[in-house]
Amino acid sequence: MPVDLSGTWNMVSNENFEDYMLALGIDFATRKIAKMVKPQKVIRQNGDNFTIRTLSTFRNYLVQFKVGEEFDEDTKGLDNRKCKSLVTWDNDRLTCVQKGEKMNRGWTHWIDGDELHLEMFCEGHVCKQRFQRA
Ligand code: VL7
Repeated sequence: MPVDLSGTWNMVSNENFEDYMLALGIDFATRKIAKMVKPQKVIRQNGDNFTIRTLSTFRNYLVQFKVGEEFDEDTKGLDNRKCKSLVTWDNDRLTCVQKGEKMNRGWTHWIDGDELHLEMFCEGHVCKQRFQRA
């Protein structure tokens, strides 16, 4: 049975988000607000097709993709960059490489116990988030 990340997840911890935002060049005012919010992840996993919504009182972000198929990602409302993104399974970890202006950029999701984990990385900076089912 493959891992199923589907569900509605509430953020319970967020480490090093400031460094990650700095690496992405997010301005001071936006960072101050962004680090106050506790986003919710709403994930729909249907075979190889995914919809991941990151929802907050400040901004929302939507990404849709098929595992193994590179797609054009526009990080609109975040750092507003264009990436060629590719999501694959690395064993039980759903891993995205976001090829673009920023080096070594991407994220990885996995489940450990009843928690959803997310690491987002950019140019050597790693932000670590944990979520629990809503
Ligand atoms: C998306 C934010 C910092 C701008 C607002 C931040 C708070 C959040 O891409 C993401 O998740 C992946 C994996 O689940 C799927 O798209 C995370 C949030 C990262 C980066 C940029 C700060 C402004 C609002 C929407």
